[in-house]
Amino acid sequence: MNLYEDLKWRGLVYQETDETLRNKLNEEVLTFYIGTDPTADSLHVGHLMANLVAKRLEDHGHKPILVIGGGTGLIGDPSFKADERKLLSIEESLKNAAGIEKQFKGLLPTAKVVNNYDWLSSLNAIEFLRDLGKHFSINYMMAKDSVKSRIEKGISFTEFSYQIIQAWDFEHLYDNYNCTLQIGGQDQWGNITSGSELIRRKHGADAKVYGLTFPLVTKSDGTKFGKTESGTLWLDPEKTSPYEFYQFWINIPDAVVISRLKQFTFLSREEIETIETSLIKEPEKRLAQTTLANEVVEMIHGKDALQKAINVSKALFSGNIKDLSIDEIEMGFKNLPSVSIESDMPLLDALIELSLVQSKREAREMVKNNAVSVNGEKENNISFEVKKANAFGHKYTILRKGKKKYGVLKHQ
Ligand code: 383
Repeated sequence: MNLYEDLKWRGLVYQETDETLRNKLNEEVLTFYIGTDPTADSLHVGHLMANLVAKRLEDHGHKPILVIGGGTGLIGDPSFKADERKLLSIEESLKNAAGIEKQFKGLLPTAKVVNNYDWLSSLNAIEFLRDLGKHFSINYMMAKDSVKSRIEKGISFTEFSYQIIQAWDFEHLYDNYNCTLQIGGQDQWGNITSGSELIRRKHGADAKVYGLTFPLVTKSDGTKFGKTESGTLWLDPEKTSPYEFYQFWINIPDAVVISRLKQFTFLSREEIETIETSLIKEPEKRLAQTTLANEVVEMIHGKDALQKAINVSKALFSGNIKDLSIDEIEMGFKNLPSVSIESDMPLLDALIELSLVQSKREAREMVKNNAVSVNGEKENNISFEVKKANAFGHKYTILRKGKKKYGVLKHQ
């Protein structure tokens, strides 16, 4: 399979400006770019897929430029956004840019990383209107989905103009680095084609540049992929722990797990087809999900964090948490109900504090009936006292009611 066929097989081709791109991708060395606006201080799984497409092109020999939209982020891309965005402050934009730059370097260590604030911030109003604005007709700009879909609700001149700014980036990178391809998710099609249009108008038909988009990943129920009950799935381990990240991948439904293996891993077609056979013949083994979770968690957080995430998952499932390290406890119990306590307290009261039971009577019943464990050990003594001295690292006591309900006491 050549590069284009591989991208196609993985479900990573949505739109292309021109079919001649296929041969170029397979046979030539192109400098290409993808941009990300620093709207948060971390990338999330949507960005991950995009940057993995960049990595696939790089692995084939193409030269990536990653643009951090320090300038465009201050304007706000209206693409696929139902409402006007809140303007980012320069301070936020800079702080966020630093966070995502670090993540880019982790994912594509040899890529060139540039920030468009460096050239956009010196563009003046006269140049903007004369040198750029003249190449765009209002009709052309209004026909973009990003604008059309907002006409009813309203769109500011700021967001309306975003496409010109992103177009200028493409031209800037074409002029300075001979960048001839821009890639992005399907939401970026309008901005990408504005760029190739600007380059064609300013440099003539010989200036051949290309655009390629991949489909946005959606869930079958229409909700956004990469959103869990606790919110967006971030790549920053401080925002989404490796354990939560692991849980997300291990719980991908059978119906889509093969697509996710194609999009998010570098396993070969043969390897993925073998996994697919296993999914059909022996789905209970969950080979597809475990492979996916192992591959993606290791890629983002490394081998150690993956091992910890596996340990925590196993321990929480079996209830056998005695041997977890303090790091693992912190990773696994971060999002569980917790209360801080100042002194040792009776187990029955602790169960109430954590809302694991409704009343003292219920607490007593549960303990007597062997339904409660403290730090992984069954406890049926109703006079049992929860003590800081016996806590994990003198910090945490973990209570479990029944099979699945956990709560954490944090000793002060
Ligand atoms: C800025 C300046 C450029 C080229 C692109 C940009 C950013 C672009 C954008 N991209 C999204 C983002 O920043 O808003 N206007 O969150 C996302 N991308 C990639 C991919 C995706 C898009 O970063 O589809 C998902 O991740 O294109 O939504 O000169």
